[in-house]
Amino acid sequence: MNHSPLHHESRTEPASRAGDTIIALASGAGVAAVAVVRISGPSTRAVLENLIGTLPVPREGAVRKIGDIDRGLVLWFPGPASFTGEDMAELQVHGGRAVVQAVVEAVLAVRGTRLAEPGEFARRASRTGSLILTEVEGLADLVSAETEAQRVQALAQAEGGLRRLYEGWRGELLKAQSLMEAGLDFSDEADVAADAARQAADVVAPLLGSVETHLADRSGERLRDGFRVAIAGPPNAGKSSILNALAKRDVAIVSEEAGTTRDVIEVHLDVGGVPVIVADTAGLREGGGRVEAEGMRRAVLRAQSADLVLWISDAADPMPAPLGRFGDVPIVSVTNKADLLPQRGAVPEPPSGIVVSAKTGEGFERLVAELGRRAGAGIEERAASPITRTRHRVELVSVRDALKRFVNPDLDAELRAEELRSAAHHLGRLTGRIDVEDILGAIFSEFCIGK
Ligand SMILES: Nc1nc2c(ncn2[C@@H]2O[C@H](COP(=O)(O)OP(=O)(O)OP(=O)(O)O)[C@@H](O)[C@H]2O)c(=O)[nH]1
Ligand SMILES: [Mg+2]
Repeated sequence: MNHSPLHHESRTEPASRAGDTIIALASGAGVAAVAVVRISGPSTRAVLENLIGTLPVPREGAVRKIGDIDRGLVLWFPGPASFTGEDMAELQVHGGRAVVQAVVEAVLAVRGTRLAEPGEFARRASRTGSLILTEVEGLADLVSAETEAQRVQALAQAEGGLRRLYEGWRGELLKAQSLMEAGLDFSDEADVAADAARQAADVVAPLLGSVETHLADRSGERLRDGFRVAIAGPPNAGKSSILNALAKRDVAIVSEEAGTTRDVIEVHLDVGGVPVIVADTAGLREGGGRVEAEGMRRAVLRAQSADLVLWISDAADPMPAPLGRFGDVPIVSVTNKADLLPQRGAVPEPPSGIVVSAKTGEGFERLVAELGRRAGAGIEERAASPITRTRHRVELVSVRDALKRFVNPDLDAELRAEELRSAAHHLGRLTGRIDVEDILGAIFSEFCIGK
């Protein structure tokens, strides 16, 4: 946690002070060559006049004296053509603590200014309509992207990928809704009403298909959250040694004693641009003490909730993976300690199995390639804009269910029209077009201050 006054904590709801001018250090805290101080709100012009005198040409960098504090680059973005839609400015000054502190204090000396809350700039951008919720989320993901594939996905979402998809669907829904409403107006003319309902159904059927296809693709969430791999197997097979070899550092304790690992130990890997979270777990066997039994319970739980289980066994004592124990999580069998075998080929490789040695590194290229293949499955060939968050999935499931109920022709026309309204409501929650105060706090709190 940072102790500078720029990183304060406040429980105050920023919406109630939306008219304030906010200021934050937008670059990272600590000493750096350059620090970026960001300002947004109605007093921005007054702040600039106070600090640098006359305003520079909008959207063009100008080197100015900043009070008697420093000399730096000043950028002036008059609203509404700015990120937040309000008057905004950026001051790029030398990144020393004293410089930043003095600039911030000088800005705060102007009436109507205060320090920004985390995500408050993005929140203002969404309020003025320059960003919709899925774009704000994409921006948050872009800031926290750790791998190349995550960056590409986050940028596509920030630039309106999901927005275009969902707004297209919204248009279709509106079409169906107006047909249904028109049909209701003519409900005393049964033919006209039935015809309108049929036309509405013709619009909804392909829409429902698109929503279902979109829901079936989990690659976006997997990429955002990481592909979860659990290493499981009998004690002493070399599970922790394999984790260490994959991580290329000593993360887990290795010993010749069976039952060494008890807690689940995780490492984050970047496998060809895809984040892979590998967890080492306690060896599975009958018996063992209370602590070991608890370790095994955690091991099984972890494996059951993984995207993939690496089942490790010792080449001298190969053991088949326990089918069914990890639910329907796919399993890749890995035979370890290949170096101890008298000669190559002594262990017939099981069909989906990989033979490795954590000691010599043999077979790891194949193992990592297999992880990459599994983790990246579907990412290349998928649609450009996948679901990336549970929030999207929850709303889309409601959209799908409402549309499914709509296509049931036995339902009364009034009720069918209501289902379309419900679908539109959930689609609106997804993009933030309708009241979503309840979810705003959760989304914007993910941001760092200054974003
Ligand atoms: N020769 C050889 N020894 C290995 C290899 N991998 C692991 N070992 C040894 O096998 C023993 C057990 O290794 P661990 O990595 O602790 O095994 P584990 O599966 O994590 O064991 P538990 O945590 O007790 O379930 C240690 O003495 C390791 O040095 C290997 O590829 N070749
Ligand atoms: Mg271990």
